[in-house]
Amino acid sequence: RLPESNTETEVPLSLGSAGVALDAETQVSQIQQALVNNLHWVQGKDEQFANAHDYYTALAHSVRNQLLKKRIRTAKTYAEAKAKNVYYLSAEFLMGRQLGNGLINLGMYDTMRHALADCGLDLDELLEREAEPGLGNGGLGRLAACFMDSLTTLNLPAIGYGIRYEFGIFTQLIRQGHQVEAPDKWLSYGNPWEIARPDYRVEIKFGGHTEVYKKDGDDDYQVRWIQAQTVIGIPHDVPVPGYGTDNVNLLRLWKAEAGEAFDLDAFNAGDYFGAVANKMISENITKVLYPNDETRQGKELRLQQQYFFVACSLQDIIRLHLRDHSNLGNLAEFSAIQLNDTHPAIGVAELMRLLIDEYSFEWAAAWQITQRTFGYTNHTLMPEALEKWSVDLFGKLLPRHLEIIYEINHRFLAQVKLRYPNDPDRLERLSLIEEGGERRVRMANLACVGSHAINGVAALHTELLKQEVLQDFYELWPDKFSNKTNGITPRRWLLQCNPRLAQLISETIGDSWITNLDDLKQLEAHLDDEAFRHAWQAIKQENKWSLARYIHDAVGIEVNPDSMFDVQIKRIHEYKRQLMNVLHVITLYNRMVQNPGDHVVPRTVIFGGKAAPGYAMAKLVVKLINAVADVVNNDPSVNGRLKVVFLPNYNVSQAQRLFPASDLSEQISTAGMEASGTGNMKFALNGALTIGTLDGANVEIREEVGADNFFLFGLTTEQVAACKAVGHNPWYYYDTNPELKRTLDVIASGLFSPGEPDLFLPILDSLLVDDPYMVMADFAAYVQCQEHVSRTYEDRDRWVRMAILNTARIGKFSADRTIADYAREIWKVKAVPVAGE
Ligand code: Z15
Repeated sequence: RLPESNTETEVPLSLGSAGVALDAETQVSQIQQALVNNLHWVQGKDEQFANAHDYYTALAHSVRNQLLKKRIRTAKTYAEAKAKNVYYLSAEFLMGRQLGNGLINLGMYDTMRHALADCGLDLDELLEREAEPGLGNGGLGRLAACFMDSLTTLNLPAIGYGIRYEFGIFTQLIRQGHQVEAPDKWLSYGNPWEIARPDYRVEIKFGGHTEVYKKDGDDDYQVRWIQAQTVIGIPHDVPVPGYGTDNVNLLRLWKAEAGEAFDLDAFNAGDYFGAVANKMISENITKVLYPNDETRQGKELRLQQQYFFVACSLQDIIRLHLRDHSNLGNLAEFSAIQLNDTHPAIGVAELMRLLIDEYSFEWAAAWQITQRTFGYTNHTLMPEALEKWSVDLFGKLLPRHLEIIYEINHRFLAQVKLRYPNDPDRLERLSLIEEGGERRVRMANLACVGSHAINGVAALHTELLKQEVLQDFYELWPDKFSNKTNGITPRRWLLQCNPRLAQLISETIGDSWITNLDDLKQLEAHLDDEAFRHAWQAIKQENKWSLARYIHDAVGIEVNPDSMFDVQIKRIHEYKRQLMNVLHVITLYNRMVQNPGDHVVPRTVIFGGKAAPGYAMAKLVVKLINAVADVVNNDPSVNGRLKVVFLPNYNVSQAQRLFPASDLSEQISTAGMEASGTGNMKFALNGALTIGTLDGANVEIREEVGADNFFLFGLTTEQVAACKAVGHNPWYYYDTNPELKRTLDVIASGLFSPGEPDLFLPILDSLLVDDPYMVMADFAAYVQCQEHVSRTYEDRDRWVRMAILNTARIGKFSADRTIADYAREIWKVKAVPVAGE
């Protein structure tokens, strides 16, 4: 059914936005020709032996070729324009699968589906063959991926710099209800999306000592760093397409390899095995992603990872700058470097080191360049996530950087002293070094001092940063601070993941929403159109059927697609309060057991999320969810009116199935603890209603969709603080709320832990001893709000109207808007569109 291969390795496909559109038949035959060529010349197989993976790889190479063709033109265009570039430094990029996204962004999706169907291949099945590149933990990494999509779609010259982890976020297995971690071998079938660039390799130093020396013919002293170890960084480039544009940007991920010079010495000394062992130590640096979201671990290897990818990236940025400009004096005019959290904050000291030690700049000039180049985005208010590195460890690994940090601190504190002459406490708080106990380098302080712009990721979060976590910096430099509310890409999170809804929307209001999400507002004009509402509801229903099939295949649970799909998908963390959700489930269960005849609105409560492997309480919550599911799903008196599902291994691919099929979005973090949230936006975009607290971007989502279309409950940030100030007493709620008491008592009774009565004691202790996340305080309001949700769901027409309004009014949360704001207000970069062919 496929044509004969020909000796041209690729036939040009004139598809997508550029070029003269070929007639459909020619397009189909060209796609088929390209596919068979790639099957033969990339995979080395013919139809007789090719399996689905071979076809996937052949297809991936077809798309890759289109992207590279565009990339070549993009590189030329950018070089000629000599425009300012964005360099987005992030330890995580949670990109999700690339093939489907590439096809969509190239405008080839439908043609490809037809061309493949024409020769008996199912595109959806091939898309499932792609390994998920899970190079991130959660929100922060996924935000970086959405940003890359928007940067390219907006034609902004940008490179995302990160780490090519050999093992991404672990695979989560559930065994007897417990989370078990397995390594993520995402590269084992090869990665068609990356191109290694050994010609752009860089050398990175670690350890050793510094010394002062005099340069020839110069009276001034210089410092040099004599390293103990050298590691090589090899860039691996992944092309990043935009929607409806010929621009293609790069994600440049660094892989660590052993340094050759070092090898030679060791090999010459006759220690062959020792030398090989040392190669392994170097290569460890990019071996595995640390699976902690929002908790620092203080491990040496993690600091090595951070310095490694930042140092590689800065050398690369300097190489690119010097290719087009005579010196580094104007670096800040042509480069904006954004620090995604403090993970790359060591870049401040590294750029200073490069400018002073390697390029002979004076301190003041170097400092000005550095400050003007960097911007810093903070993503959390949680003290346990703020990175601090022991001075000992730092000095051992990066002796020159510690000296530079001391010098930055010395000059900075002198400046502070002038401004606040008699305020030693303030000095202590602002210092880059935490004193008392083990001395530690405060990375957030380094990032603040070294950047010209500091931003939070939602309005509330930015206000809290200014009032609390970064208050002293705000008082010092109020103009550095701004808010950039997070956003998501509507390409992956509607067009790609929910094709039925995307099509209905485009049929109704046209397709301009894909790059101008505010246009979704036009849907409001169709609210009273009954046929439209019916079509809307029918699509949600189809999506729920298809998720029900997936759930059945994955965990063997039969769910009722007519029930309300109540979904909480995110990393498992106490502050996100999955526990409060389970307590609600147990409460609903108790009611069914006690009053079997009562009318209930059927629900399917779906959970997904990974617990950090070392986070015992989060893992216990996973076990509790699974244990409750076992009891509830198998109790005949429940009669299918309540089902609980824990979907193992929540990741981007799974998220793409879940958001389109959700009715209710659980955004129930303790107020003041979730910096923004971005899943909340994906739900609303796909027409789910939110039950949520006034936290993170929930506040702004509610403002946009309207208070009537949002289920609000719970204490505000101020109320939480006030409650804690007078002394929060969880027992009070236990004693005065009989349903809550019963729910905790049922857990204590061992109903959910047969043979292990004490299993969940740590959870009960946490709730009743100090309840740091105010689950007890918010529980009654949550349950009451859930009752309101159920009543509303019964009036299905009302629900559908609310859902449509959520989608129609969510335009603000496009990452295109977020990126346009960064570009205009922080980076000062302009679009450089690649001209059509
Ligand atoms: C992470 O995923 C986030 C913050 C962090 O400090 C770390 Cl280490 C990881 C998340 C926030 O929890 C979430 O609220 C926010 O939406 C996301 O970053 C992107 O800004």
